[in-house]
Parts: sequence; C-alpha cells; structure tokens
Amino acid sequence: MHDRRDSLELVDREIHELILAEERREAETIRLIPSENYVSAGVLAATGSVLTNKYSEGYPGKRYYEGQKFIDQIETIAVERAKALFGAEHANVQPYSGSPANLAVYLAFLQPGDTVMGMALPHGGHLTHGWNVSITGKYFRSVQYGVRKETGRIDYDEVRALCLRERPKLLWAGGTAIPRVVDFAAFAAMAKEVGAVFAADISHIAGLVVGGAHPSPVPVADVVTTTTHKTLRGPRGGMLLSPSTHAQALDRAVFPGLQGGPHNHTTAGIAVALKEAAQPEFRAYAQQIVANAKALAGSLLEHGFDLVSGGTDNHLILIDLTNKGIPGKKAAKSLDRAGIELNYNTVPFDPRKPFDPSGIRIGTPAVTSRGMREPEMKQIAAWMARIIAAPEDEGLAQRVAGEIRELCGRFPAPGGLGIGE
Ligand code: DSN
Repeated sequence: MHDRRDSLELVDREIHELILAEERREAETIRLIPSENYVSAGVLAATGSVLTNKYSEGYPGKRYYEGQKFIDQIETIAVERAKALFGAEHANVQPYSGSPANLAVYLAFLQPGDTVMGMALPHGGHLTHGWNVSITGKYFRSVQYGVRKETGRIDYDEVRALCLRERPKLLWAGGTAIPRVVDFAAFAAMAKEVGAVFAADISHIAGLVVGGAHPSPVPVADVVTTTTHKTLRGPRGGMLLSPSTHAQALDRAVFPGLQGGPHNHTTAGIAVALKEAAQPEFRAYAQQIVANAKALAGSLLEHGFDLVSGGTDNHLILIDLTNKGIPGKKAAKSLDRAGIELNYNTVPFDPRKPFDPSGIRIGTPAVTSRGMREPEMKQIAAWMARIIAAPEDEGLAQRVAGEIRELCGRFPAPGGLGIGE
C-alpha cells in the first residue's frame, strides 16, 4: 500500500515537477533520435519498483547475497525470454548498458594489445568498437574500417582485404549511424577466415531483428551485443546473446569481471519488454518503423536533402547538410526550438569537427510507437525543410511548434502518467 506522505510530489516537489515537465516535453515533441523510444507503462512500472532495493551479485541459483527467491525468478524469466525471442542458446541480461556489454566481449576473448577491428565512429561505428578515445582503442591495437565515399556503404571486399592484412582477434559489425542492412553473414565469413571472434552489435536494430525487419546475426555470430532501450523498446540496459560454448566466458566477464550487482529493476523491465516484443503487434511495429523511415527518406529527398547512402533500409537516416549551407549543430538546435528533436552527427569523410559536424541523424522508432505512419512522415519532412531553410526565424519555429503540438495531441505518447493525452 502506498503511503501518500512518501509520494515523490511531497518528498521532492522540484524533481517531481521536472519529471512531469520532461513527460510533457516528450509528449509534445516529434522525437527523431534513432536510439530513443517510448517504453510502455508496464516497462516503466517494473523499472520504478522495489527491485531497486536488492543486491544480487552472481547469477540465478548462485548468488552472494540472501533473499533471492523472487529476483532469481525474474532474472531467469528475462534470460529465457531473450533466448526464445532471439533464438540464442545463451543470454546474459546483466550488462548495465551497451558499452559495458561490449567491454565484456573484450574481457571474455582478448588480452590487452590484441588487435580489434571495427567500424570507425565517424563512419557509423561505436566508440567501443576500437575508436581511439575509448578504452577499446587505447588498450587494444585497433584497426578501423569505413564506408566507401561514393556509395556511403560498406564495401565488403575492402573490409575483407583489411581483415586478411591485419588479422584481428575480434571483428565487430554494427554501429550507431548505419542506414543500410548489415551483411552479418559476410562479416562472419571474414572472421572465420582469419580466426577472429565475430561480435555483432545490434543495439540500434534489435527490435527490427526480432520483428523480422532486419536479418539476425544470432545464427552466425560468436556473440551478439545489444542495448535494450532503442528499437527493442525496453528500459536502459544491455544484453549478450551467444552459443552456449561462450556462455561461461561471457558470464564471468560481466560478473565478476566488470560489474557488481545487477540492476534488478532493469532486469524486470527487460523481461516485460521482451514479452511485449514477442507479441504479433511488435512485428507489425518493427515493419512500420522501416516503412516510416523509407517514407521519411523519400520525402526528404523530394525536399532536396542529401542522404548518406541515398536512403535507408532500416530505422535510421543520416543527412549531410552541406548542400543546405547549414552545419548540423545549428540545424539541430533550430529544429529543437520548433519541436523536432534529433541529434547532430558526423557524416562519413566529414571535413567538420565532431562537436560541430556536417550532419544530423534521425530515426523513426519513437514516432512509430505513437502510431504515426507515412502521411505524418511526409509532414515531418516538410516541417524540417521549412525550418532548415529559415533557421533564425523565431516566429516560424513557434508556428511549427504549435502545429507539432496539435499533431502530437492526435498521437498520444505511450507510457508515462498520461499527462500528454
Ligand atoms: N548513444 C547511442 C546512440 O545514440 O546511438 C550509441 O551509444
């Protein structure tokens, strides 16, 4: 029974008001950051539960703390759901997020100084795939591949040649700004040729994979890593999936190698999200994410936007704004004022600096969760074109923000307290 005297509103009005304000902001904004989403009320409830009170270092049935009767059941359910959903022999749901999940792969398979090969961050990779400022680029010998300048796509022959020359011990596929299908089978073949461990990072596309909207790397990868909060629509967390041959090495790498007690409230949220992702509606959701991204890309092209690789196969679109004469950061800030939230991003071969790059990155997971479809994508592209053509026009930004609030009112945001409905 909740005691009203303990409610957040009474304990800390300041934080309570800020959470409500954020909920309203999320409800009234077109959220296009491709790594974000709206979780369900069920996921929110599990995440904001008493499970946050409990320590449980170890794994189900083998813990270093007592009182695990229910925690063990929750983690086991999450693990079994992950295995069933992705068709994996083993799952670990304890990584705190994507970067710790990826670090566990290094700890499980590599020694410091070993060679790792991954996609360069400015070409769409991730920091933890060996980028120079990350521990993975500092403690390991890192070789980076990219996309071809003319196509904006990975040239698999080129990557294979690099792989044969550099002979990495670990090969990564996947990243954070890849608008095209990743050929996991091609990466797996390269890794096999040089005796490398093949790791597929599906953080961005996990929901598309389970929804049949992107090929799965699970049958061909030594290990699959993912966050749980992007297209998969769960709480902020991470997971590892693998054949059972690698189970022990990966489990030991997560605990005690890298982490202490798992975040049980997150584990419960992951379990709920995995249950939701196993429903037929989620399959339709995943397919609609891609249909919406394609519709949005098509309309943006009609408005003269230059899309890296010319379009998208998935949830994500990377726009090079050079031809519009506006840098990514300025565009992102103008759009944010008008109620369209996205992030500025480097584009491959970007002549500008990462903190003020040439591009913006957008995606459709969140707007699709609100039930928006192709007609709304056309409208969003039109708003983006208007704002980017007149980024200093405050009146225009306010008018567009009003139109966006009206649209958002017709597509209520899932989850939360329902204040945006
Ligand atoms: N921060 C994530 C993203 O936005 O893609 C990657 O770590």
